Amino acid sequence: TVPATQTAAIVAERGGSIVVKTDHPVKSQAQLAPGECLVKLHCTSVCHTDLHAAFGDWPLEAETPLIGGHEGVGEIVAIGEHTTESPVKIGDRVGIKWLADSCLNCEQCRKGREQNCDQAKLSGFTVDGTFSQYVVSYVRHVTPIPDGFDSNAAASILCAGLTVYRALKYSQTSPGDWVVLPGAGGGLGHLAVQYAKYMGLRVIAIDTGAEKKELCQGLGADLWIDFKESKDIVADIKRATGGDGAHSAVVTAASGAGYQQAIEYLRKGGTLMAVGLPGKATLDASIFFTVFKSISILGSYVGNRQDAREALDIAARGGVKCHYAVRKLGDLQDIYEELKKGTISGRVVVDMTK
Ligand code: 8ID
Ligand code: ZN
Repeated sequence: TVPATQTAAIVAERGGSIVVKTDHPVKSQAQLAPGECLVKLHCTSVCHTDLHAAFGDWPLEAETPLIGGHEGVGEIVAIGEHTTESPVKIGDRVGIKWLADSCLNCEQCRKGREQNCDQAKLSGFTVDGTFSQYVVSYVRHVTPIPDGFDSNAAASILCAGLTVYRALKYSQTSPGDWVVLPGAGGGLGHLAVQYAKYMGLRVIAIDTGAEKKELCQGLGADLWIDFKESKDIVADIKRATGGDGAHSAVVTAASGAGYQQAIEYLRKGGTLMAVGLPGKATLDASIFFTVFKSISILGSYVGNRQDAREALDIAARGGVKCHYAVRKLGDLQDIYEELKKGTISGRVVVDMTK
């Protein structure tokens, strides 16, 4: 049976701190609209986006008060009455991603860019997210979790994994090509190293510190560059790639600095794939060399329902493994501070069953 109240971490106002409440209401089955489902969460991981949202870093404003979180895994315990054509049923284990819902009927949705739908609902940004014991989501957009795939291991695939999987898929690279990954030791980045290796790419991991170095090298990065120690990142990359530069850069750094020099270290015909979301930074790229070198500059924003299934499928078969520490909801504020400082390697998963 579903309780009337639950524990939830609430952002009361933009830029404010998180308040963990133990008596937050849970919607009853009768309160669910058609198409909505209630998911009892097993766990949820923490994405850098959650703190951009909580601290108000972006030019878009998050709803407040709101529950953050968009990498949740749990079990469907109720489905709204009069729901037609539900691809999931009560008892199914599903994932909640950033894109909670989209209309599936506009030009963007029809073209497979569901994340660009004008009606998109965003978990932990425009609708309550997963830092709670129960979350209301949408039957047509929740992602089935493959049988036998551990919930904690699956959680970060719902945003970090899916996002870098899609970004690499559209990075215009082929097996054997060199990809540079600034931010490689973070949540998105360490999964990008693995999806890239899975796709047959050669990886240049850029981040900082001994722990992230060990993580990236352990995951098979072909070259490690510490951005705080390197005297010349462009020269390091050119040397490693036989003088030509890399075929692509998939930037998951949460800072504008992570984007600098990409046009310089990409080879002719190379692709800069923007993923990391510093709120105010601009891309400082030479127009002349972007044209002269035939560089493509692309943005990649999470992914659609199919990207989510593909990213999960690869992870469930052991192709990539999230490296995470398990912590509790009461630590969320501390986790945000640590992410801001850059001291977390890989991901943090919050266990919602305790
Ligand atoms: O759909 C999208 N495009 C999407 C989806 C999910 C997340 C975008 N994001 C965004 C987040 O909002 C955030 O801005 O991607 C960024 C990274 O998210 P994350 O992986 O969850 O953050 P993290 O774990 O803190 O990792 C960031 C890493 O970047 C490194 C840090 O050391 C950290 O390991 N980094 C920084 I900050 N500056 C760097 C630099 N100049 C750098 N690495 C290399 N060079
Ligand atoms: Zn995210």
